[in-house]
Amino acid sequence: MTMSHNCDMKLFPWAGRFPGPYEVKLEDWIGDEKQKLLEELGESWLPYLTPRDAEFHQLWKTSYSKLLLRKADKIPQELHHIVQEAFLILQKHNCFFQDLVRIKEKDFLTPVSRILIGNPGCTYKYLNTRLFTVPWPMEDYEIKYCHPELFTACKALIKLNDYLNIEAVQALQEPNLSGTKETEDTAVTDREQDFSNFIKGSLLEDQSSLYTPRNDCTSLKYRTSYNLTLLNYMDPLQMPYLKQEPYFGMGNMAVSWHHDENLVERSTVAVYSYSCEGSASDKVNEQDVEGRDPADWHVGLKIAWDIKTPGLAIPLHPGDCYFMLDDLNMTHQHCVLAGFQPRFSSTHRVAECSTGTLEYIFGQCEVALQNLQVDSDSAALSLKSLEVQVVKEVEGIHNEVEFEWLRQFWFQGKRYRKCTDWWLEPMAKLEEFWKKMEFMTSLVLGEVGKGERTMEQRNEIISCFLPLLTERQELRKEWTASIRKRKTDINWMFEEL
Ligand code: 640
Ligand code: NI
Repeated sequence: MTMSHNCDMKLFPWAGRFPGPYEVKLEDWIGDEKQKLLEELGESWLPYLTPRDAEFHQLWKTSYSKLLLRKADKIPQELHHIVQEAFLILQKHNCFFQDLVRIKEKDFLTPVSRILIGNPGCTYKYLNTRLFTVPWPMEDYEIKYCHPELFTACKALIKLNDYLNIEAVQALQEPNLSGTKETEDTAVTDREQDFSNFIKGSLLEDQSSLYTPRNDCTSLKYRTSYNLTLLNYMDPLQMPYLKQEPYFGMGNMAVSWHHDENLVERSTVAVYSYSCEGSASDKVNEQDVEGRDPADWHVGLKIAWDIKTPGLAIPLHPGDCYFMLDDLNMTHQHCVLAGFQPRFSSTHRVAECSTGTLEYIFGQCEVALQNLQVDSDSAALSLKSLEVQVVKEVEGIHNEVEFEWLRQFWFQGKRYRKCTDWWLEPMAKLEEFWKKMEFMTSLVLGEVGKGERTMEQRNEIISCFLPLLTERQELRKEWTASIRKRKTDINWMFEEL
């Protein structure tokens, strides 16, 4: 059968020249070793299993047991209703955007459009792109949304978050962790035993923490307390070309093989999947056709660095949820295989945000600006200290606020204004702090130039200062090139339309 992705060159004149992620050369981001494996494979494909295969459940149980599927009919109808409504609201308000990510110094536009929703002030960085949360309603925060519907949508997603959190805790407490229905086989693999012990360990920990409450980074609760969700949307018919899955021949990919980045170690990722209902005529009826049904969306799984164990393609029907428990995201890679219908997903995560919250970066700015003093008479600004350690730290924070926050935020354009103006005020503050830091840099340069110091002192300051300035200069060049390139790409699109 033919897939309906024949690209309409009139609609997509830039297809082929506009570098989509589908054009990421494999060696660019998986390394030479994997590339060699792929070459060795030659024309042949590795085996993978779907529910059509007799050994599917056995393989799931032995090699993919930390992938848990919760089918739609096990989830409260009311929750389905509000969450699906939320997706449609966000889409109606044009809140989904393709990300321009950066891999090995090249920019790629993701075929999937996204929006990040979560704790106020939290961010999630993936593939060198920092996304900023649209805040979901939380106690003690007053959040103004651009439309009452957007409040409704964010409220629905935090409800889903609570539900998935409870489900994940329950799943992790399950003594015999297994994603599938029980079979007569009760053999426990070493890995499962390890995992069971690990859970017992953390349960004991959890109880002790009842008496000594502390922010225990290893506890089970911590690893399921999602602080944000990354929502995805893609309509395959709108995509001129989707990359083909290269190892197993699983067909069209919406998201290629990867590990999720920047998560708390061993934390669970929970995904709600909503592919819109299609017409039955799309369906392949033959039961004995090989491989996965191209009409259905699937999550694909493989063990990293392993070509012996077959891969797995798990169909996702509207409203199904899956959980990547414990270290599954480290030991395995996953991909998203496109079906025929448009699809939304909400992927709940415990983002590692020790350096990724507004609170954190404000704290950093405060540290840096402590080195600036105002003369009470003349109001002239000067530096408190020119000690190497101090100058280094201040210039490091200067780079951090410029490249991790301000440029990341403004590079993404006006997308963050769609739902709420929440980020605008803190960003303006950060810019103010950054301006002061620019002035502090000029003060250091001025001091070095004065010539009051011995050669030795000057060399000491310069040798700690210069690498950070050079880094700043390099990063500025890189960002400018990125922006120039993006503008060129956009011009290409409109010139030919
Ligand atoms: O069921 C789902 O909707 C699953 C979504 C999913 O797997 N999301 N994963 C990520 O958002 C993610 C997190 N950290 C790193 C990368 C990604 C996804 C990703 C992978 C590859 C690319 C290319 C195509 C640009 C190379 C983009 C995004
Ligand atoms: Ni992922």
